Amino acid sequence: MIFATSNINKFNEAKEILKNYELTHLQFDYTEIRSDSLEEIARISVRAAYRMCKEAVFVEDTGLFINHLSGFPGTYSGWVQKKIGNAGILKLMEGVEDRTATFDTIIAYMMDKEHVSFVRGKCEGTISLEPRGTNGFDYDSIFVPDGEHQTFAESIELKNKLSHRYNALLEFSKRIPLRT
Ligand code: ITT
Repeated sequence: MIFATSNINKFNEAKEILKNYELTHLQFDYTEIRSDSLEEIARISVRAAYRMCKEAVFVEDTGLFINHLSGFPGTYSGWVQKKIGNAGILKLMEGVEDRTATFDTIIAYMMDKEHVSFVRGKCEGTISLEPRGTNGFDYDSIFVPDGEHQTFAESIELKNKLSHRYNALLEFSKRIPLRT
């Protein structure tokens, strides 16, 4: 099965989570559409990926949705990370009590050239008061999953056991028995 993504961090995590499966990386440098729907973005992306590789393929679209900011950065998480980074997010969250946030992931996959299917994975948590940890990538150093004290960036083992990506990939591997 091919995982088409421009983000090597995402691929490496998927490899780690689906340890026993054969996963191939397609370097997919593709300009995503802009939309408020992760599903819509993933649907268009996976069609483009299938056209490129012409075999079973999946893409994954993720966003960080911060409740106090009405879901910002959401589907614009990549762009916002580049523009204002975690420092900018923490500034927007200065003095804010409700720090709850959700990482939401949609996997879109195509096993043939017609049909697109989806699975979803979520992880609820809070935005930390300051960045902590050096593992992981992008928002990981400011996201603390519910029930834990460490950010994802402080414990990648923790992240890979309960993250949005883990939840989505687990569901995916139940639906599609990937070749070992
Ligand atoms: P592809 O679409 O090519 O797969 P991308 O980096 O654009 O790569 P997404 O659109 O899914 O990936 O994600 C948007 C951004 O959300 C991403 O660039 C990161 O800044 C952030 N992000 C996604 N997953 C994350 C994670 O597990 N931890 C921290 N930040 C994450």
